[in-house]
Amino acid sequence: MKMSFRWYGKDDPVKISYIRQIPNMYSIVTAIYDVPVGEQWSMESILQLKKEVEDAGLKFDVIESVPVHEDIKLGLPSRQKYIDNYKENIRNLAKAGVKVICYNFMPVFDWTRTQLDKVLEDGSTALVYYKEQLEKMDPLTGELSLPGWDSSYTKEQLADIFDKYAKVDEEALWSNLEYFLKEIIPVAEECDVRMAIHPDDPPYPIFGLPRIITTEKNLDRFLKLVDSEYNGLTFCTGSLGSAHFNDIVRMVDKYSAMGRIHFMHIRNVKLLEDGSFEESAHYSPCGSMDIVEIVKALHKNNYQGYVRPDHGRMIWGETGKPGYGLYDRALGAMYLTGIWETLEKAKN
Ligand SMILES: [Mn+2]
Repeated sequence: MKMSFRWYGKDDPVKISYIRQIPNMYSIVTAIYDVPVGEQWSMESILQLKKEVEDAGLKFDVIESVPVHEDIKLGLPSRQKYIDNYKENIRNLAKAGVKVICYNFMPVFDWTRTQLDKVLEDGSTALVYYKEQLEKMDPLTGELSLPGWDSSYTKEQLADIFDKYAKVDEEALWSNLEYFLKEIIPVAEECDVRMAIHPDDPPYPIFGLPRIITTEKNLDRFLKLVDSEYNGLTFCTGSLGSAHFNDIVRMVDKYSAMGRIHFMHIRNVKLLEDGSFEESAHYSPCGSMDIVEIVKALHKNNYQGYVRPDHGRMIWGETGKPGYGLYDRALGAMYLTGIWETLEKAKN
């Protein structure tokens, strides 16, 4: 298990020099943020980012994410140029030594929450998703103020894109994903870069848009689309665990035994009865995930891939990017490291 930490580059309020001070920290997880989705990242900007990471004494091994252009998900004729750009990004990142690329295939909306600063009992704040609140939101009224939604679409553009998705049901989305994988996985194999899809968060359709990277059955189907080690998973315990139907420990065990997990996002969520959820501290009793059993499954299967503590709460008065403060994620990293060390010692 290689410990890593997400860092948003120079504009991140969390300094990379602070991340280095977390014991057992190995690699940074980052991306180029100032290039529009679908375009190529220049070699110069990749090498500049690599230098910043390595100057801080950390590895530049994992990219999260290289985003997939909407035309690829929609299967439009214009997708080919974006797929060609994607391949070029894989090649250039490989030249810079990158080992794993995380991406997702969620239509229009990335991760979705209804509030980013819900005050928990202990006074910390966390990201939450309350079904009741979500049901009241309508992206097409133009008044969508979805937390985490970057609102880069105008009302008209959003209506247009929803219109295009009206013709894309789950099966069409599967077929567009398969087309994309059959194009890019051979390049990933050539370059020795492991592709790792991030599951949909939450793992079911929202706003009438299809979502397919959601359940064990669908992950099985995904891995068979291109049956290569290079076609793998970012297993996010919080995303897949935000629904009652996923048995997370069993799935981590199964896919890590198959060698198809290349990147783990480990975080806890407290699932509520109606399917709503609140993000919680990593420590198992704080939420619905059994983090010890998750790490045990990885350890049993001799997991060599990357792990990062995923979203944390805001604690100790910290302000910054919701979910991505330093303190609670650092606590999470140490908790995971402690479990791993205990398991290692118990072997001998
Ligand atoms: Mn995640």
